[in-house]
Amino acid sequence: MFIGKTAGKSHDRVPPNQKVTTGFPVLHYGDVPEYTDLATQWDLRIFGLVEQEVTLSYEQILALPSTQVTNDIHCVTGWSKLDNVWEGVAAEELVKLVKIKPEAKYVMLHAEQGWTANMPLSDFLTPGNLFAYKHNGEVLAPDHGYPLRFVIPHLYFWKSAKWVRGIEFMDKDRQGFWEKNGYHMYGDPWKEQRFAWD
Ligand SMILES: Nc1nc2c(c(=O)[nH]1)N[C@H]1C(S)=C(S)[C@@H](COP(=O)(O)O)O[C@H]1N2
Ligand SMILES: [Mo]
Repeated sequence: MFIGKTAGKSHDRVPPNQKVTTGFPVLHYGDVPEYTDLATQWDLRIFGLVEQEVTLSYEQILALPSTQVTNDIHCVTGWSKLDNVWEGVAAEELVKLVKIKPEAKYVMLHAEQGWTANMPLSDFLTPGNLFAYKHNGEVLAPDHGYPLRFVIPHLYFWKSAKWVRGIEFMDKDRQGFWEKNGYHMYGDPWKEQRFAWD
């Protein structure tokens, strides 16, 4: 499955004021987490406005139905990387494990060290979004979010939380880490919603 603006020429696929890179830049705030034993140091909690919250181990995540998605990513600092192949669990698949309450309208992703990213529930559930454990056929590198990162290609890449540890369902929108620091609440790269005032 290809998820993106079009599968056509690259200029149709690159949002305004973005430059295509063939490398894979590393961008984040804080330190790269180090894990020696995922079974004791890592889990993923799905909580908030759900009938019953669940906490999953890495092994349980690997046992869920997997999906492979090819997409383009667009970082707010101006680089885009085309044709990324991700493998992991679709957001839609993961939420089958909890019953989302009808009043839930927004999602907050929680990553290691308190880092967060917010988005509307309908965007979170867009087909093609996934919790990835592999990129281009390789297990995620620590720098790129090992063991698990979210990937939401239709928003700027800062919404694609690395080292994700929690998914929270909320009735009202709240600012995540970059949103508190002046970035846009939504972050559509095609509308150049970079900063809060855009
Ligand atoms: N946990 C966490 N996830 C994060 C970030 C971060 O600082 N912490 N930065 C975001 C930003 S701004 C970008 S552009 C991408 C970069 O992902 P990459 O380093 O794999 O290219 O991760 C996003 N996810
Ligand atoms: Mo970014």
